[in-house]
Amino acid sequence: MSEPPISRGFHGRKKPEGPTNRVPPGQHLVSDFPVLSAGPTPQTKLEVWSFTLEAGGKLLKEWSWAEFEALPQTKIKTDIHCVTTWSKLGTNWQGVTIDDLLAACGLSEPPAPYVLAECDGGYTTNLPVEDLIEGKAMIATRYEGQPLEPEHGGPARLLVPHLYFWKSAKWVRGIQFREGDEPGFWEALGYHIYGDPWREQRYAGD
Ligand SMILES: Nc1nc2c(c(=O)[nH]1)N[C@H]1C(S)=C(S)[C@@H](COP(=O)(O)O)O[C@H]1N2
Ligand SMILES: [Mo]
Repeated sequence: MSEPPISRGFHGRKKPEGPTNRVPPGQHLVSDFPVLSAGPTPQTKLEVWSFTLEAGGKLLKEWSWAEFEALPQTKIKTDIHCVTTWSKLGTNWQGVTIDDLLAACGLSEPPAPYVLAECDGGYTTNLPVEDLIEGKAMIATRYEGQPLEPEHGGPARLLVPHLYFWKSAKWVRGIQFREGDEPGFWEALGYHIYGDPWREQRYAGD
C-alpha cells in the first residue's frame, strides 16, 4: 500500500464555509442582540393596539391585535445588519408578510411606489415598496419563537433584513403608501435614503 499522492487533509478539505461572505463591508458579528432606540420604549397594550394600511391619505384597512394574529403567518431565518456596524447571522422571525397584508386588502399589487412606516413614539422610516414585497419584508411579532420583546419592537416591528436595521421600524403601527420617497426619522438626520449594507449606504451621499 502506498501513500496517496496528496494527503486527504489537503486535497479533501472543503472550501472554507465561514460566515465571511455573509458579513457586509465594515460590519462585525455579535452574539448578543443590542438594543438601539432613539427614545423610550412605548407601552401600548394589545387591547388598544391596531395596525393600519393607508394610501393617499385614505384608510385601506385596520386590524386589531386579534385580527392581525389571525392573518397568515410566515417564518423567516435571516441575517441583520445595523449601521452602527454590528451584524447578527441566522436570526429567526415570525409574522405577517406585506404581501399577505396587501392580499387581505384585496390588492394584487401595491397602491403606490413608496411607503412611510409609522410607529408608536413617532419614529418613521421610508422605503421603496419593491423592498417590502415578494417575501422581502414582514411585520414581525415573534423572535426566536417568543413574542417580540418590547425593547426589540414588540408587539410588532417591521423587518426588512436586506437593508440596514434602522429600516426595521420597531413598534410599527401602520404603513402609508405614497407617491414620493420622503425621508423618515434617521433619513432626515443624514442617514442614507435607501440603506443597502452591501453598498455601505450609511449616510446621505455614500
Ligand atoms: N420605532 C423605532 N424603531 C427603530 C429604532 C427606533 O429608535 N425607534 N431604531 C432603529 C435602529 S437605528 C436600529 S439599529 C434597530 C435596532 O433594533 P433592536 O433594538 O431590536 O436591535 O431598530 C430600528 N428601529
Ligand atoms: Mo441602527
